[in-house]
Amino acid sequence: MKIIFTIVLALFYCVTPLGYQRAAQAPKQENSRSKKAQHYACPMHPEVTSAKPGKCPKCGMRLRLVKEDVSAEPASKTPGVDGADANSLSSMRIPDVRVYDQNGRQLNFYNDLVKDKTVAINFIFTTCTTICPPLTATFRKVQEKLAEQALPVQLISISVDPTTDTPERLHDFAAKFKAGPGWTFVTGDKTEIDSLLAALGAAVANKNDHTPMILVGNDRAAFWNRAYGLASPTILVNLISDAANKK
Ligand SMILES: [Cu+2]
Repeated sequence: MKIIFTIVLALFYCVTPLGYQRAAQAPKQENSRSKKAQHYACPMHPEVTSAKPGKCPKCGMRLRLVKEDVSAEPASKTPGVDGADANSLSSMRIPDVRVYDQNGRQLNFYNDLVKDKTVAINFIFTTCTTICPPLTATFRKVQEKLAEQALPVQLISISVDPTTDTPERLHDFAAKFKAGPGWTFVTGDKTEIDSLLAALGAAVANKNDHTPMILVGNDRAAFWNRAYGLASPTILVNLISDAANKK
């Protein structure tokens, strides 16, 4: 019994420093007591935290409740977006992994879809019943507005569930949302897709935890930005045309 207690205690001390590291990113006025209190953080901008619910000033996304009591929850419960802040985006390297589009065509992700282009990337899975349908419907409206402005932008939807999402499934999903030419749905070998998601700061342990984040980039200008994928299509089109105009 004593041994078990010792192991539990040892585990606790192993986990605790992680929690303190996370808490260290929170505002400095929080003392050690309030680390166990709840705060709100932007899922896309982890550095944006607040004691009260509200919206992220950077992207307009609703702040999510974060519980800092790390002893109660395993560390793996924290979202996978940590560390992928705006600074890491400017130097972001997009891996040239082998992927497949909704027509079963084999592509090299960077060379075929991103290189020298302005792109908007979102993350979906076809069996999602929560944010993916509105996210995809928003992308469709963005595509229509971009066409009106004659802005050549490559839209990309990457499956976070590549094992289920075959090219055929993605094809049906694309048809359901009336995706036009220039919008590529991406799946592939799970290992390759996972490395791609990690590089884009979109890796999640559980596909249901994925955030409605959109990556907007202009490869030629090495400019990358994140946006809230459920923002109004007009806001998103403005962000995309800003990116397209970067030199
Ligand atoms: Cu979803």
